[in-house]
Amino acid sequence: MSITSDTIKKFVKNDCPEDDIFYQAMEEVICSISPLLKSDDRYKKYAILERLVVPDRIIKFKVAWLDDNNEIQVNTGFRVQFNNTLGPYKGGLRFHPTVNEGILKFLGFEQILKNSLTGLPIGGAKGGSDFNPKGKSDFEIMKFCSSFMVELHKYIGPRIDVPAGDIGVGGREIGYLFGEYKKITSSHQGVLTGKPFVFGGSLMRPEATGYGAVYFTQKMLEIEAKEPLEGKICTVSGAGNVALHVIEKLQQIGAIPVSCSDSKGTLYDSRGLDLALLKELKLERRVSLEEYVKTHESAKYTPVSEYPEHAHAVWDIPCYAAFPCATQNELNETDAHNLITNGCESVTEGANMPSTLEATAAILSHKLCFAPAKAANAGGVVVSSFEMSQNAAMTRWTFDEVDEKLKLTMQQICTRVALTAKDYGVEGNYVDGANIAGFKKVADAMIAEGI
Ligand code: NDP
Ligand code: 2IT
Repeated sequence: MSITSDTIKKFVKNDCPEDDIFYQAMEEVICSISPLLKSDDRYKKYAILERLVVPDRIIKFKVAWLDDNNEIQVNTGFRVQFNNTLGPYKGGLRFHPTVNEGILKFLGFEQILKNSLTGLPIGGAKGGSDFNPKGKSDFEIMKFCSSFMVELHKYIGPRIDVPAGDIGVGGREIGYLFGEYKKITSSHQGVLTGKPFVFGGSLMRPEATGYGAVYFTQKMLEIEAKEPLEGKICTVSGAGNVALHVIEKLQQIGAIPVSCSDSKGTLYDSRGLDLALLKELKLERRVSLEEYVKTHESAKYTPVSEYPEHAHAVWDIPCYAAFPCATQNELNETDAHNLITNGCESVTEGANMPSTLEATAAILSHKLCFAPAKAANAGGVVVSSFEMSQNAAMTRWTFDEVDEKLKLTMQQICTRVALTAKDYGVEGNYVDGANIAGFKKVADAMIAEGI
């Protein structure tokens, strides 16, 4: 079956430019699962695809808040409750000026299949706002989060929908959101994950996505009989929660991460990154990566304005393994060819859909190992689900306990993806393996639950 964007648009009966990013996510999935759809006519009979690509509901609301100059600001809030076949809606909140319905539908759709792959009882959702946290004071963040929750609290609950963090939403924001939820409802329950540890967060949730992506890569390289990461040069993009913890785990296992990036530029330190300094710059002081070269003169900082044409500086650095961990479509076809030409053997998507369809095709056709986002970055939602379990049981797990369970779960996801690809005649193609395995579980459950 050849899938064109027109065919996809017919499924959703919509033609809105904001949705292009959502069609991109669907296109990849639909291409992957077409052999499965052909081999089992129940999926057609029960209209699974047509039902899966439409969110259960999209909640859109006004968020009015008072800034530090006592001026009223107005933003838009969203929660896309996409599919709760396997468990309560689950997925992050993104605060970024680019947030719109199309982006949240793409993220929510990916989340359904990601959460399915984890084997845990969680459905798919995503939410957020076009609020820009950059440059806002702590009190402004707090006031925005409070207003956001005044509306959101009506739609969430530990067995209904459990939001967490994503771009622009970390422990601080989840803390303020939780505080407001508690104030409105007088109820101290696990309605959000990624909470600070002192009031119900899980140990290791901040590290989970990054560590999980490295655990996945280790297992994938082992299955594909490639050299392990130890001693190897790795490139990483992004400098947020996911990127910094990928860098941390890579250093712990003896690999050499040499790059990271933010929205303003790329940092390259050929001797290996100084992680303590990066954490100070990005997590504490929240300043540009350019500051790094003030104390590390041999490192190179390339501002976005000096990137090569149609390419991103970070993917031009020779490496054994690349970890895109910033945002969607940050690795294009030119970038993919640069990685291939420079001898890269493995690409792991820490961010959600960081590679364009063309980049993914180029990487797969050159037989690099490729770990797609919905499998490789599942570690965050896996530990979120562990946090839900701990909250429900009113208990606490140790760091090592969580880490061990996370590692095992990432290895299981990787093995399942690899075996599924083999079963469907596309051995080594983890994109198809992840899409087929993720889809099949939700689809079979949808059939069992009736319409
Ligand atoms: P953070 O907000 O902590 O960090 C995001 C990083 O990406 C920052 O360095 C930011 O730079 C950079 N970035 C954001 N937008 C752009 C852009 N348009 N161009 C270039 N750089 C950009 O977010 P996370 O680390 O949590 O999320 C990163 C990715 O990982 C996202 O795709 C997210 O969906 C995905 N993800 C996150 C999970 C989690 O648990 N947090 C779980 C699974 C996936 P700057 O500081 O300059 O804005
Ligand atoms: O994209 C993701 O998986 C996340 N942002 C984490 C979701 C979660 O519920 O922990």
